[in-house]
Amino acid sequence: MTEPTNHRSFGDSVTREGSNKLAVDSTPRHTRRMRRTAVTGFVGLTLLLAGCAGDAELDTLEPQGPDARTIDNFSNWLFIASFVVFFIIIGLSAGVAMKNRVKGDYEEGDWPEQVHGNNKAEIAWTALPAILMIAIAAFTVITLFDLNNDESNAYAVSVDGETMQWEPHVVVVGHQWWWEYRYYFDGFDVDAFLDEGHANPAKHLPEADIVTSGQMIIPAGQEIELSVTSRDVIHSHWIPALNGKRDAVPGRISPWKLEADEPGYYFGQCTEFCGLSHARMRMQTIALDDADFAAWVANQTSAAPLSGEDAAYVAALQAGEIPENPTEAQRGLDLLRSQCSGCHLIEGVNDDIWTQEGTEINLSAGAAPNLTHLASRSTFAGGIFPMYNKDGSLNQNALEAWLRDPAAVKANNADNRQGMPNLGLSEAQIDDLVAALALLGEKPEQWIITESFSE
Ligand code: HEC
Ligand SMILES: [Cu+2]
Repeated sequence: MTEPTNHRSFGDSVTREGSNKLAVDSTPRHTRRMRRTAVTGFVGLTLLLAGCAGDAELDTLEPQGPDARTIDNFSNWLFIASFVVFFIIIGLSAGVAMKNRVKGDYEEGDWPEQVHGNNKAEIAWTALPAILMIAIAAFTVITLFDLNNDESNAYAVSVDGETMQWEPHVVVVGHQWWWEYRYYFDGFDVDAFLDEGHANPAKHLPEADIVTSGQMIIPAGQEIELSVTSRDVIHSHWIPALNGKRDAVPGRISPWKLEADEPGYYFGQCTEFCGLSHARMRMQTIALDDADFAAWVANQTSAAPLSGEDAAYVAALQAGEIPENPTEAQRGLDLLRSQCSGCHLIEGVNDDIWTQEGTEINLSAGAAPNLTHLASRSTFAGGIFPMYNKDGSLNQNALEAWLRDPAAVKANNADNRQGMPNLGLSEAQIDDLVAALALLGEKPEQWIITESFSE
């Protein structure tokens, strides 16, 4: 076939010269077109394959709990229905095109029979999609009710031989850029609390039995109710393997829930853009079996597990004495009191400073993670840095880098109270502080440390 010259498109480099000769870009058009198709195909395929990972942290296709499974089932059905609709439409369109195509040589006036209006067809293509839409809407609403319906279920936790009846419930607070988890074993009455009428409820949450950050520890096989809120801007809490997203809105407390079938380590990510370090606002949910969960609760409900000597050292500091010959970690404890008390509560180390009457110290209190059990977490600073190396030793490098200049390893806006400021610590002070931080909490089990490394 010869190409008609009037099909040249804008941009083809064609110039007509005097002698009726065409000077065209020397590459033949079909070669250029093939090249373009090849490049587009390659880029497209690369992008598509980039979405496939064997063991992706935030995989939504492998639910590990009933709520995520509810969502997964629903989206599977929706996908199948869309596929069927897609193939019916494409099939019909292709069928019509094939049936009516011009066969053989085209001659002037060679039209197929022209029709106008077809009641049956019109009713069918209005009614069928409407029925389908209604069915999808009905299943959507059923799914939403399912997800928003929480059972009331008591869970018994035995701590030191004493049994607590806990209706598993965790208050989740979003901060720029980390998550806080608060446990109230005597229950937390959301409505009564909201009735107190605080402009920013997240700043007035009652004292909790356990406060942790970055990692929410739950018993496996148990539905956990969540109350999700934020202290600053809108965030969104999302543990894909366990449930969908729930926005954390300042001024509101939104109910949510999740449950893990089995003990395990489940990754999450803040999923509402919340500023500079939004991408580095991660979290993990760690489900433990009943015995491990009870042990965790027992650890978390006691003060920082200092050795007798270190505790005596702190007691001396609290009494205003200046003990002689401190160890490295003891110098660190001293620094924790003097440098970090403005923002971090460390029970058993600086709670006396926090509760002092007449100090302004509580102004920023609650806006920074509670460090009492820091070393019991396997990640820190918004779930992004491993607290331990793969071999189980303390990740001193990461902790040192954090103390040396937090913004250098996780972008922040500390002047505006978003993130931890650079405190201008000396290398010696940093060493002392890391030695002290290592004392704060029981090291998690090795499987938890191992799971903290995504690959
Ligand atoms: C002005 C407030 C402020 C001061 C003072 C401060 N920090 Fe922080 N710190 C923060 C904030 C805010 C975060 C959360 C940052 C994030 O995750 O992005 C944080 C996070 C941390 C974390 C990670 C905790 C976790 O659970 O993820 C550690 C460890 C830490 N700080 C240690 C210290 C030490 C040690 C000092 C004193 C030498 C100190 N901080 C002083 C505000 C402060
Ligand atoms: Cu966020």
